[in-house]
Amino acid sequence: MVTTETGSLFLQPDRNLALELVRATEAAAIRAVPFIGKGDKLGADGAAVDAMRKFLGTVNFDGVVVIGEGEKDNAPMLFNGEHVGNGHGPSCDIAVDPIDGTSLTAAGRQNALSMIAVSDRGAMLDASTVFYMDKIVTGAEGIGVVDIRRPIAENIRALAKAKGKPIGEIVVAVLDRPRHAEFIEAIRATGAGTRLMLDGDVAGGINAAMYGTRIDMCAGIGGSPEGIVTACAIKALGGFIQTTLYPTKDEERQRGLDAGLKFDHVYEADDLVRSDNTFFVATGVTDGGLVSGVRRMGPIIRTESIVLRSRSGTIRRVTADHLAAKWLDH
Ligand code: VTB
Repeated sequence: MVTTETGSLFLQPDRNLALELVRATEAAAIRAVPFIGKGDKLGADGAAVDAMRKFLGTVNFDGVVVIGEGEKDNAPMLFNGEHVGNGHGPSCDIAVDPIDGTSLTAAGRQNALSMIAVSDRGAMLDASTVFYMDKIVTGAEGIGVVDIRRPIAENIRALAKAKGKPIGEIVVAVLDRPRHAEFIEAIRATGAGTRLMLDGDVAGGINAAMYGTRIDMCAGIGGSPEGIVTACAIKALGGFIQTTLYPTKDEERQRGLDAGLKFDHVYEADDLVRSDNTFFVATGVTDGGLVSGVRRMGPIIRTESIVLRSRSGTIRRVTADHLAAKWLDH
């Protein structure tokens, strides 16, 4: 290992990996564009998956897909256990979501993202046997203050106090699902507001943990893969996340138990990703609060991405202009 006075240059995963990964989310987002608003969810996902797989193949790392989106929705996917990357370089776990928000993309709605999270090999919790998690995500102010075991009203009050904000100004992002009807009522009963999301609770979680956004908390039941991906991002943002597994069927619970998962356990950030070396990259497919979607500007295709790296605690915004002509034939 090569080191400098400031420490190791080639820690695993390597810092340059983040910028390599962003090429893959950019590619997936660009390839999804012809499907935006065309009503073809699987077509959009398939195009994004293919592009992501192809670009990841050129990246200098030895990645294993620990958690891939798609199983719950029977979507095309990068399979769990699939090796990605060129097989050289750092050994990593990778969680992929070539499009988080395939329905949003197909409908032509906002907030669809292409995303990848990476950590050291063996660090990510394999929660693939259980499709849903109950989650609560906030910024650093929630650490030691918010607890998923407590009623949402208490958590909102505690967070408002920690943030020095009136409760009436607290905004909680929640997936707009029938299962959340009572939960949403309980949030509003405190005086806080909701930001109802059609999909995309990863972006909701990131917005909750980032400074300078309108969202203070993201809470409720969403996908397990999205929980792991969110945890990778939260580690870089210095925020707070807790989750509990939420099986919907007895068989699912049994499969989870067989896989060593615990149902009476609160999974904290360090349980979800057992490493402080995580990367999270996301590129906008359609416009959203985090990043803008892919835009065609004459001969140029413009993409916007964010790149988070936990070891350095950096949030980078990457805008890239791609010559459209280069994208016609590969
Ligand atoms: C959420 C959402 C995702 O899955 O995690 C959701 O953020 C949870 O499942 O974009 P349901 O849709 O069944 O509620 C997604 O919608 C992706 O499938």
